[in-house]
Amino acid sequence: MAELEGLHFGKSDFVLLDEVTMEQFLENLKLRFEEGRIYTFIGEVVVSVNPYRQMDIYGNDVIEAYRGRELYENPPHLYAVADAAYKAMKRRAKDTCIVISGESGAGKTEASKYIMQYIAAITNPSQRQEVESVKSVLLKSNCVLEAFGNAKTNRNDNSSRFGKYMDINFNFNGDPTGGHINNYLLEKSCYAVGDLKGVCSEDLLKSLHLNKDPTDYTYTSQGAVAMTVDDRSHHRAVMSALKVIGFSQEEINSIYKILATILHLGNLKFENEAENVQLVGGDLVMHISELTGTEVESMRKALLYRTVATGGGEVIEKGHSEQEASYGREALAKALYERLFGWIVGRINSVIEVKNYNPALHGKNTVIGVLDIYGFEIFDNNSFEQFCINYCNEKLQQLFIELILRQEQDEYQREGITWQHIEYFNNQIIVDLVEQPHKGIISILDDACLTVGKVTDSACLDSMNDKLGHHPHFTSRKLTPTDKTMEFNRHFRIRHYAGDVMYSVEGFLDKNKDPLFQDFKRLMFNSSDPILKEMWPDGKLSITEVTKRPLTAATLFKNSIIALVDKLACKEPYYVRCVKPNEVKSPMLFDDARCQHQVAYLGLLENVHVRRAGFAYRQPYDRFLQRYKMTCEYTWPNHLMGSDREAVEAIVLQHNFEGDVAYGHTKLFVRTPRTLFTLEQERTALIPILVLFLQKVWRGAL
Ligand code: AD9
Ligand code: MG
Repeated sequence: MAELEGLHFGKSDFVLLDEVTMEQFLENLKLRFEEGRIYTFIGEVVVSVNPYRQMDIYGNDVIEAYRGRELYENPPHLYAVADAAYKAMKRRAKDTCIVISGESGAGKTEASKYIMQYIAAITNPSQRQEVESVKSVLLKSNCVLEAFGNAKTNRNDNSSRFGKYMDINFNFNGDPTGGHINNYLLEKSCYAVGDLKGVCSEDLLKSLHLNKDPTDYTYTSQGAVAMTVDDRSHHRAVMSALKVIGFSQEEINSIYKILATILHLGNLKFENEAENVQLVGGDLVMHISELTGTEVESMRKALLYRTVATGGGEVIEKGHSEQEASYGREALAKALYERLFGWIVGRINSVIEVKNYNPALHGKNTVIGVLDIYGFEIFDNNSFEQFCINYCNEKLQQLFIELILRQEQDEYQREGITWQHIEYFNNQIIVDLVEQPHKGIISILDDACLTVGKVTDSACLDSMNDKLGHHPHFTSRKLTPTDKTMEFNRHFRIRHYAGDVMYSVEGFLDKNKDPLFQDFKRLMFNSSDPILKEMWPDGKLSITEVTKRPLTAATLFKNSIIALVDKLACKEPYYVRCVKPNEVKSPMLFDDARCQHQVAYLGLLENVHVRRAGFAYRQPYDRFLQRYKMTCEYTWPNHLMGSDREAVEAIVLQHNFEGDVAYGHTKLFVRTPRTLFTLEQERTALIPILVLFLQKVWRGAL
């Protein structure tokens, strides 16, 4: 039982803290971490601290202990949340979702894997073959996405630089029938190309023209983007996963060719010769065109020139400067990678999508969504990526408050209890600051990107300054000329719900634009490799047809996050909040300052406040009675009252708690945790006496 864990493990629910202060919160979190209790509840939310060591808490026996039980019956665990989400889905036919957030390396992806594993373990008891194969594909898809979407960064050896949302569909039996994945790839610069040399056969390497050492490839020699496909067993697992999911050999070959193309592109060099930019090393272009199924001459041309339509409808070729050629090459490599990733996700989706589901025949199809998404980020230097991530977290925070409060309200209404209004900070104002049409930061950025001619990051900052200078959550240089922490031409600051973040505007415009020249798109669309061609449908347009600018990165991201929030909003949410205990991946160290920072940014104290402002605890009458009947003479060992509710009233009255509770139709609501805490203590104190008593009864002594 959660509360029976014992006090030396700290409080298993932060709602039980004597006072909701940062000190008490951290003290409890630390105590539990040091005792190997990595999970703690805030009501139904699980707070998890990355243990950085293998824990013996995920076995089948543990799964069995959580299966079908109520949240508070067992110690806090991911399985408790997974089971709650599953039960709500199965018993009440509710669509549910589990939102997992936290900073890089906090344990989100691991948590999502344990949750998936739990769901897989408790479903399909009759081992039906078709369900087993759906489960296997769902689990394998994780492995593939990680291989292609993860990067080794200095914060996490296996960092997912994408957000992943996976819907799992269930039939009326509660067995998985399929799913759908949405990905939110953020950093295109993460190439999952890895050290192909270490893992591919000689013949394959030869056909890919990869005969150098990994360190000789620009993209694999840069430490920060070295990838996880770096050992044979992992590589084999990924390849077998691709096959289980149903990728054909031809498709796998195309994946290899694209990865090799990216490696070769990284090594292309340009030099200026008599005012013309030239390619250095003809072999590379030949390899690239062979691997991409394009004409050598067309590839060379696309790398050195771009086609532009003049105002009069005339089409001309314009030579690149050396810098433009390098930009173009870089953009092509990134786009190849991004589209490959998108295509792989699409292929997985086509395999796992629910087919032939007939609601009339099979009943309602329900869904559990699992979201693994980067948490609020604040670094010394925050750029466009952090801006997007933090905007995403503002949106999720909105949803969190709205859903949690709405859920509370629904519950009080259902139970016939007067609703207590809770004051909380509504961060809609910050969401608007970022996303509002015409006035928001994204719109200002887009305007700057669409302006013909050269607009600098600094000019864009000017524009933000003009339009947003008065905004209470935006600070720019004009307002704080003396602020030493802001450099005059480079920074703006957003007062986020979780705290202030200073963004360096440098590179914002470049990262927001689609920097890929149309010539490359057309070239790839005309590839003789049908799989590569499929990834470039927008290359179909001829130069004179291309009038509309492609959407910018920020707008695409915004649209996808709005769609995500819409998806989540109609589901019953469950939350896992992940905390990273230290920066050195140590299982021993609890870095107070780092943890405090995260507790603040995850809004955990606010979470406890919200939870406590209403009724901290609620339990159905029968369960409450079962648990505490021993603390009251009128109910132990059996109550003689008419109903469970009356028996519960007797317990409450005997302890003088009547001012602290409310009686709902089916549940008792307890306002302050202390009440429950007192009952728990009394119960714990009684247990040894009871055990003695029972032993004596057994021995016939009484
Ligand atoms: V990122 O935003 O993708 O960079 P995550 O996903 O939050 O990040 P991840 O789940 O990848 O972090 O965890 C980082 C590492 O911590 C893992 O590779 C494990 O080595 C370690 N970890 C995390 N959770 C657990 C756990 N429950 N048990 C053991 C864990 N180790
Ligand atoms: Mg991850």
